[in-house]
Amino acid sequence: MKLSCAFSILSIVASASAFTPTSTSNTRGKTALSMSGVTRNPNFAKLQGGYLFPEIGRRRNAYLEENPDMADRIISLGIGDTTQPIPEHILNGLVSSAKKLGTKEGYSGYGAEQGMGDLRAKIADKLYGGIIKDSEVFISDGAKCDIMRVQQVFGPGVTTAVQDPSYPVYVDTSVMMGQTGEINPETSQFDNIVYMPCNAENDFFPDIDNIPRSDIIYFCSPNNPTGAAATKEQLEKLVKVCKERGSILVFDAAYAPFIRSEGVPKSIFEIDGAREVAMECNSFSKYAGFTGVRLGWTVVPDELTFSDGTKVRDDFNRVMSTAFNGASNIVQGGGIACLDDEGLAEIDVLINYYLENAKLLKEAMESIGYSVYGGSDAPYVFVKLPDGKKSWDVFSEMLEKAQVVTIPGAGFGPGGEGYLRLSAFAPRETVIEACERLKKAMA
Ligand code: PL4
Repeated sequence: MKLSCAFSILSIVASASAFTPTSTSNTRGKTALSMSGVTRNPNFAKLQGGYLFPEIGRRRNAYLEENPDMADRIISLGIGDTTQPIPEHILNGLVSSAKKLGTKEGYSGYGAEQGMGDLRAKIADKLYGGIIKDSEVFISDGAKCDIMRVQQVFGPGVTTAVQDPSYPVYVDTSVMMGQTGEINPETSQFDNIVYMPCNAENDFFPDIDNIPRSDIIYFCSPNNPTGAAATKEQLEKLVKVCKERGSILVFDAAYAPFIRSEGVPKSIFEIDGAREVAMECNSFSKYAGFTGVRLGWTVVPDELTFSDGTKVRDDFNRVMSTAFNGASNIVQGGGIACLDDEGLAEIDVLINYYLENAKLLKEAMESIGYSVYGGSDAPYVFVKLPDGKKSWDVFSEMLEKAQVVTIPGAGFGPGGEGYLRLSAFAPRETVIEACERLKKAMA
């Protein structure tokens, strides 16, 4: 009752067109609520509900509030968060760079906003085999944050295309920047965003020739959520179309280390001509269990320009210099250790562990007759649900029947409806248990 009263006061005040400083008083006569005279950024009102991943957490917690005895049974195959400890050599890199800060000789304060020279050089050498330059690598606190910074470079005036389904950050940040119109309630699509359907029927690669032009194209491979890794031919096609149309490709390669299939590119820069059309966001999150440590990078080649000839690199550098103060020096020490031979070997072991989990999940779902995608060059298994089944309904069903948290495909865009995403980042024993429970609950 008290709550609905507060809401009605809020809505009356919020609807007043002119600003009148407003407050309400509680029973002791103290001010309980006041509002500023600042108009809300209207782009935020366009966003539908909360951001996907906290919403998954909210529903899980709501279930546990009603079923507290189930707390120990919950298994998360939901958010793609790493669970295995950071391996020894990489951990030592973090520890020793932290220890350096305690010495006169080793202490360092603010670093270069673009990152440590050694780390930039090592990324260019070890991960790109020299096909990009050190100066084109910008070190950051992660790929997600870089995607927003990329949006700041492009500003509100661009048109954008995304794979549908896709990692929700591309669409949500486009909306926040004011690049879109309202959402269409019938299609669940925002006006002024081009949705490129990616589903089992088109092998999870868009029919790019028949998709309208957009200024910017976000493309993620290996893909979240579908698990599809684009072939060289597919990426060649994408680069060619971007070149013909004068579009900029923002390539998200956050899952590149999961690629095991021969000939599948780990970077867009393996494709001829990509330097003129593409930039690439990447991350140590999934390489080395750095989801909490926070370290990523973005590559912006010198050849990538705007229509007036300005280098995109220069504007990205301006955003990094002005709005970012460099990644933590401790963490960058960990990144350097990741790229030592010992670190790279440790990363391989970690990735193989998660890929084995993905294989188990895939086999379990296939054994009960589902069509399953992804999971071999990616940590995500994308399960096709029977016709007519809604993915949020199946998410709730799996939580209630099996206490397994998944992610509904529809959370990644309307094109994800009818699919369920399973993450392979859980510990092995819980993956095995989840397979058994899902086999019973979904059969
Ligand atoms: C939950 C395609 C996960 N709170 O860790 P970062 O910032 O370097 O990389 C984030 C990222 C970038 N690009 C892609 C991704 O899939 C992710 C991480 N996605 C998921 O379950 O889909 C974690 C999501 C996290 C978030 O909002 O990113």
